[in-house]
Amino acid sequence: MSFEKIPNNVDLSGDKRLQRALEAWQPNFINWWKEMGPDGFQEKDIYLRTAVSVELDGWAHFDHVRMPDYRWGIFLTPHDGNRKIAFGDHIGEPAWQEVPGEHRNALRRLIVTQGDTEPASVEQQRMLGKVAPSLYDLRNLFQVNVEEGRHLWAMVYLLHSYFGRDGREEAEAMLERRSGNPDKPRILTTFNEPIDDWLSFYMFTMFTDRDGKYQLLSLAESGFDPLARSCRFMLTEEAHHMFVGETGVQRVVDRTCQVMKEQDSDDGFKHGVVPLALVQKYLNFWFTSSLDLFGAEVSSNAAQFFAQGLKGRAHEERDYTEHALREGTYRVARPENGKLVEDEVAIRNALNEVLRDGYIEDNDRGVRKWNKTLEEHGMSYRFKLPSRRFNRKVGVYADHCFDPEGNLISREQFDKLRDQWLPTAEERKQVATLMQPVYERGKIANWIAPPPRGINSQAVDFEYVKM
Ligand code: BYC
Ligand code: FE
Ligand code: FE
Repeated sequence: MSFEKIPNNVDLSGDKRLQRALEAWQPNFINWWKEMGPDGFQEKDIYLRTAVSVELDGWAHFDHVRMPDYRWGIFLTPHDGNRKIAFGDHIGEPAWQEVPGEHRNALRRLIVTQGDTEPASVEQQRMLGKVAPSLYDLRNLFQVNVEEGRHLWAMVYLLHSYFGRDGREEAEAMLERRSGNPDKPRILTTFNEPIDDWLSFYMFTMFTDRDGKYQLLSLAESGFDPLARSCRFMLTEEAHHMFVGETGVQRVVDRTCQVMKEQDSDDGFKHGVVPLALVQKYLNFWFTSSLDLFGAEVSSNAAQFFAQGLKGRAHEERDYTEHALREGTYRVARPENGKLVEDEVAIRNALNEVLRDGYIEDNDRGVRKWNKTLEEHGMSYRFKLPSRRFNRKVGVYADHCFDPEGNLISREQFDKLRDQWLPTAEERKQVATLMQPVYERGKIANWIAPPPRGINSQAVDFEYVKM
């Protein structure tokens, strides 16, 4: 298997047409990677984890490789021949191995939206290598980048394999849109935001990759079996991305506390670290932007995706007993005449909100760990997730203003207080000024604490990137 041009567990060599189509897409992908992937470092040997098969010992193979030689493969969690659709109007019918004609457009749209985020994130992060705080972090950045590249492959495989000519066109378009480009932007808002500094990178991998986790969990339930199996395998890689974010922010907080105590000061920037209040502002920005990625609170799209068996809830089969959801309601607060009123919404129409609930809870666990670090340093400061209504650009709260506690406020009040809640351009610049590259083995930038341990049982001062 591993000698093939495109490593895979889908018997690609048994389908010559598909194999040729993907082998024709491959050089375009590599060109995109060289143009829009990490700036610099393409000739360096990086200690990367590569999936070479889906078996337990196969999906985490570690070695030094050059990024353009990384073996982006196509891996689906193995087939369960008896899988049934587990929710919606088709409950109990066999899962689809081909795309049902009536669901073709909806499925294509879901796969394209999912696929588009993967290269987008690589584009957003392409300059970060230039200012990496350590070789350990540099390696983690590139690990995340190559895996997002593989996630693109996973979706492109589905498009090529199941959507004919339209699918091939969509696969081309994945390499043509560009994050942040006003003429051909990436599809979802957060994926057009710049990520210019490592605090943003950690916040993104904490909050935005976690949207990835929840969307993948719900697509992993899909009645379209190849999509479900693709997403299941992608989820095994996603955990590391969120680890990078959660522990990255924790190390920033750790270092700031340490320096504040040594200096007996709370002027972080003066001593070369990020002030805690600014960490909170970054959190506010990336968390709320990522909340938008779940879509509108009340969504007929979500209802249809569920009814048709295309997109379930996270852990649909594991965590729920009632899977049809023909009855039942969900309460959604909505602003009206200057106050919040609650609507009873048919549960199927509120499924974006249900998924968002789980996501918020999951983030809260991470934030509590950051607070534990503060506590261990004897600090009284605490981080807090803002209300789901704060700073939203999508959904029922988008055209109204709220404070971080979720109280409705006027636009004037919001504009006046905005700079207390969200990073200013000046503050972003100050954070960027802290980011001076450190490429010496075992050394670390001043603004962040070293990791407690290395990758794959290697030492912290291991040569993660051969400079
Ligand atoms: N930006 O009915 P609604 C990841 C649009 S992250 C711009 O709620 P729907 C990763 C929407 O298209 C996971 N537009 O929409 C992370 C709709 O437009 P139309 C990515 C937005 O479709 C880090 C309208 O607003 N995966 O993997 O139910 C690194 C009404 O909204 C946005 C997926 O997203 C937005 N944020 O819900 C790397 C899974 N939100 O039809 C990778 C696939 C909404 O009125 N996608 N709109 O023109 C979906 O399941 C759904 O498309 C969404 C949106 C949940 C995103
Ligand atoms: Fe991904
Ligand atoms: Fe990810």
